[in-house]
Formats: sequence, C-alpha cells, structure tokens
Amino acid sequence: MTKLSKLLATTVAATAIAAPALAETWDMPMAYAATNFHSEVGANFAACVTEGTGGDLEIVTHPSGSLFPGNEIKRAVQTGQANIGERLLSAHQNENPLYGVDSIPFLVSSFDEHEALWEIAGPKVAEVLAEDNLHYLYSVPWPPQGLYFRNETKSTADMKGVKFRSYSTATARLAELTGMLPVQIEAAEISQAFATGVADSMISSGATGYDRKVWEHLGFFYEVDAWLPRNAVFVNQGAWDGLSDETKTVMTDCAAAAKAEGLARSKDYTQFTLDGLKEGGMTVEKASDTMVEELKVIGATMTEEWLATAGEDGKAIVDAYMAGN
Ligand code: PCA
Repeated sequence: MTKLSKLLATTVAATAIAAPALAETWDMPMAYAATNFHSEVGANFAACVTEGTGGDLEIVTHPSGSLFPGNEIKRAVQTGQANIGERLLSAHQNENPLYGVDSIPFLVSSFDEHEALWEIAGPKVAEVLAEDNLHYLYSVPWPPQGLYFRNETKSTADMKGVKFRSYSTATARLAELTGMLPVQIEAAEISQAFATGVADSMISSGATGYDRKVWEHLGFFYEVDAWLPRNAVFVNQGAWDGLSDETKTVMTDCAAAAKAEGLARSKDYTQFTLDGLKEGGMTVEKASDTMVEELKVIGATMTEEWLATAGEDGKAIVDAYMAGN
C-alpha cells in the first residue's frame, strides 16, 4: 500500500465508525380497529421505541388490516415483508396447537386466571414463535369471549344451521359441535358479513362487537366467558438480530410497558364495551343455564381434543396451571 492509500483507508474506516447509524422505519401491521385498545397500545409502543431510540428506529403502526389483512400478518413478518407486527395467536393453532393454548374452553374465565395460565404458557409459546423465525416482544389478552346472535338463542337447539363467523380452529370447532356453520372472517370484515347475511353469529369479546357496531345487525350478546385469547407482537428474527444492543433494550422496555398498559386497558374496555352494546340496542345478559351446561360438555370434548394434539408440552402447561389454581 502507498502512504496515500494507507492514509485514505484509515480515514474511511474512522469515518465509518464515527458515522451515526442510519435511521430506519419499520411498518407494523395490525388487524384491529384503530380505536381498539390493542391498536392504541401498539401505537404507544411504537412512539416509545421511536422516542427511546432518538428516532434511529421509527415504528409506524397500520391498524385495521390496512397493510396486511390479519390472516397474512404472521407470514409477512416471518418472511420479512414487514419487520414487526401484531397477530391473534390462536388464529394459528392449525400450525401449532400451542398457539391455541389460550382457547381451551372454560379452562380460564377471568383475567386473573388467564394471566396465571399465560405465566406458564408464555415462555413455551415464545419458543414456538422462535421456531417460526419470530422474536416475541409482548402480548395482551382480549376480554372474555361471549356469543353473539342475530336472534334470541336459549340453547344449542336454537343454534342448528346458524351461520357462524369464526376466527380460529377452536371457534370453528365450537360451531361444528353446536351444529352451526362456521365461516372464517377477519374482524375488519365482520360488519359487512353481518350486514349481508354471510354470518348471523360469532364468539368474540364485547370489544370487537363494539368496535364494529354490530348492534346495527345483531340483537343478542350472551356472556359465556369461554376463554380470553391473546394478541402478540413479534419481530422478524433477522431484523431483531440486526438491531444494536441499545435498541434491543429500548424495545424490550417499551414492550414491558405495553404489556402492562394493554392488560389494564383490556380490563377497562370490558364493561365499557358491554355497556356500549346495550346502548346500541342489544340485549346483553348471562347465557341461560341450559346453554352454559351444553357448552361445558362441548368444552370438555374440545379440551380432550386439544390435549391429544398438543402432546407433552400442552399437557405440562395445563397440569401446571391446574396444580396452582
Ligand atoms: N376479538 C377478536 C379476537 C378475539 C376478540 O375478542 C376477533 O373477534 O377477531
């Protein structure tokens, strides 16, 4: 090397070290309404990361399935079409039964029970996500799931042949076992599905019915508290590995804050949205004893089926949960 080229090489190397990291923007697809608490918590998380990294990493949320529809978000992040995203985990139970650990009927019915289950199941689900090339950041439960119908429904006898909007393997199975006809529809599409008669019922939280103003089409919501499913936020593994340690720490801290905020917001939204359904004109009440008894029998079948597919890991989670509760 000549003296000059040596000098140049040293200068170039020094400049490279001194140069600030290039600011990056990550799009974050989300499936639910912008006004829903999951989406608002996600937006706060995004702002926390943007601020915490001094703008080195800006995260921009895209709610309501506007960037990718809900059922494409996980694959989009796995393949790096988006670096980060939020998705309802149980919608992927067909890929791995552990994604449906939050949808075992009547195993948990309250936020506290659900959180106790998630303490045990969460690390296992994070491992499954890692096998899918995803780094798990945080997750937030939906309020307890109840049944929506266009018409008054007192028992499974009234459910026969009713068109049922499903969002997961478990919800479709519930429909089959009650004699209903399941059709998988994303939350962003349900108002249209109810308006056009593609579906006449669903299982969901008061939150989703409220967000989508289903009182314009449906008359009844029955509190069943069947389970509390979870939305998770995850990052493409390669994108995660490419972050500086400082940025990873910011993200992890913002994720912990989002998890806590999300849980509190989900609890608050529960009664607020049930009241909203009533104000919209719906009958909101506890399911009849007959309906509850019938659903419990169906729940026992679904629990057995889940345990049969989830193997040792699944059984270990349920056993550990039962031992403590
Ligand atoms: N709302 C979501 C999932 C569970 C819930 O309460 C939905 O209906 O798609």
